[in-house]
Amino acid sequence: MPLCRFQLHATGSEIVRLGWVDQEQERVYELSDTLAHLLRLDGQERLRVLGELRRSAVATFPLRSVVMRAPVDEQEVWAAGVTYERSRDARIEESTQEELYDRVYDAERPELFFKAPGWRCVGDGQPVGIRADSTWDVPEPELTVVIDAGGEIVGYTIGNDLSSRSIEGENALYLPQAKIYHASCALGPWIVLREELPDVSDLNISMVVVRDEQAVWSGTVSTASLHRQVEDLIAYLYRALTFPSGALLMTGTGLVPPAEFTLQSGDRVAIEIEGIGKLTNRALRLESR
Ligand code: DO4
Ligand code: MG
Repeated sequence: MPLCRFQLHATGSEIVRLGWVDQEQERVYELSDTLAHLLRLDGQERLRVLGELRRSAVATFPLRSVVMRAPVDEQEVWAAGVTYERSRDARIEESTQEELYDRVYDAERPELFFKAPGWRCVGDGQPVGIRADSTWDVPEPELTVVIDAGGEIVGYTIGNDLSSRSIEGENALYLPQAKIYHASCALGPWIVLREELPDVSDLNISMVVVRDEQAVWSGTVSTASLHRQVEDLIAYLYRALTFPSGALLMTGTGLVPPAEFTLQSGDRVAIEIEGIGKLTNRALRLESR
């Protein structure tokens, strides 16, 4: 059963709780723990604690009575770039420094960048942002790994690495502004534990963008086209950083719509990853400040 963070929308309570999702029974079991605490434990201890928490779940709620929040609390979210051929080609197309992307695609060291602190991430059903000062924007559907403090994979979720192609394309040094802005990181709907999804080497990732009830773009890619090993990406991330409460790592996009596409306010973006679930968010253009 997946691990989630949820709120009870009927009570209007702001409290975000940790839970197990029983999809068959359509119920959520509240667990009296935090994701940060679970990610501080090593694998065996975590499984033992999870088993105990499951037996002593403090309360249960119908799935329809809760809203999912991003499955992240104290962690930082990092992202890998140019890990699929399609992403490399898209950067070459948008950039004035195209050789950078060709080089990083084949280099031993991957491109890794900071995406968001946990508190800035949005969950399933919450709006995602489009920068007011950007003219060319895309969602990026990415297999996202949840990693513990020791660098072990705990599970997987779905990530949407919202990006401004116009800002990144203008100058690669603008990458942080192209990637980090209000509601530019969506995660969810929950975390599927590694024990329940032991092999992620060939999972379909699909995305559809719906505008005025019409699909305006859709595509599918398999993680088999990922040009890096997930374990190598993690090893690079943990080389010179510690993550006492664990970390999340987006593994890059293999789906980039053609150049004439840009995300518009009101678009609904739905991303599905086989074995994990579906993450849906509506895009909203942010106000200029
Ligand atoms: O170099 C830019 C980042 C590309 C990216 O986010 C991706 O490939 O997913
Ligand atoms: Mg990306």
